[in-house]
Amino acid sequence: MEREDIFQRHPKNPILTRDDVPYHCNTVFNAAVCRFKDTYMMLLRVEETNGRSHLTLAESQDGIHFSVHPRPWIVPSEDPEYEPYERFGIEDPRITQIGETYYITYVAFGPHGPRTGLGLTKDFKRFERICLMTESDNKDCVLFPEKIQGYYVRLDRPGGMGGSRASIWISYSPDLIHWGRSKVLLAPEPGWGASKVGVSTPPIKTEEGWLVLYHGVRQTGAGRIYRVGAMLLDLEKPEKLIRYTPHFILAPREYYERVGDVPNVVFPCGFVLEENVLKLYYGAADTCICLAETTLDEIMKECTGKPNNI
Ligand code: M1P
Repeated sequence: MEREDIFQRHPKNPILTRDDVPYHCNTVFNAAVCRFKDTYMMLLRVEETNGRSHLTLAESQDGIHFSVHPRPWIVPSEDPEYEPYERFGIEDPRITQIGETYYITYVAFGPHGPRTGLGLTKDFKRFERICLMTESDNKDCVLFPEKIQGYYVRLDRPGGMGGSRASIWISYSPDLIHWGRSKVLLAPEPGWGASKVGVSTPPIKTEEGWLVLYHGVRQTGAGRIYRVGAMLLDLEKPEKLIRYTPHFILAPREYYERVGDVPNVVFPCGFVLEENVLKLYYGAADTCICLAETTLDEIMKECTGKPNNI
């Protein structure tokens, strides 16, 4: 029996709204989250009233009550290497810790469309850009938390603009700059993810494989619906998809997920894993930030399907 109610939403949802930001903005959503020392560190997307976004830090001691920093942290760069690609904003961050370094991937949005930026921090004070690691028309990029067979590994979603297929791809790199061996992992298929699929959160290492949450988008007569599924990748050869959830496991149901600037959206970008419990942080309706919990076992149980659509 397929189940969608494996996530328990926090009763304080939405846990963060624009009212919590100490400066004027339109909305907050799609936040990366990690543990830094004893603190839950959130990097949230803040949309300004000009419709463009930047990223701001927020901190919490309990993972529920966050205090938002008074100023933006990652804003479009003025460096000529980056400026033409970040001019219209910085969106949808993900954080992957490798050793003592926190790598941040983000959507750089400019006149040439969206592409992926990569930077790092070690202290959540100084942010250092590394490169723009994809070309245009690419979003939803995450790094694996360790090298595999000597290579950094990323998942991303090239395509989707101009009607092309918006699928999840995997690529490898010796140095985080030069990427190759790219392959499709999962493509949209008729059903809840018919229009596009994109990775939500960085991979989690389990005994059975890399567990990855992703979002699927379905275009309907009344607009798009963003929902969440999961897939399990081989530990040694992550381009091998072992199983996935043929059905979604989190969907917009609550008022704050149904109603907002973009209705019917749940869009996770971050999690914190405590023992076997996954605290999932997700943007809701492109308007606020929410928290829901489940266990890895529960997600794993729903990974029953084997796609054959690439
Ligand atoms: O509005 C829903 C989402 O739309 C875009 O996601 P995608 O390109 O995957 O369709 C992004 O702008 C995302 O931030 C937003 O939540």
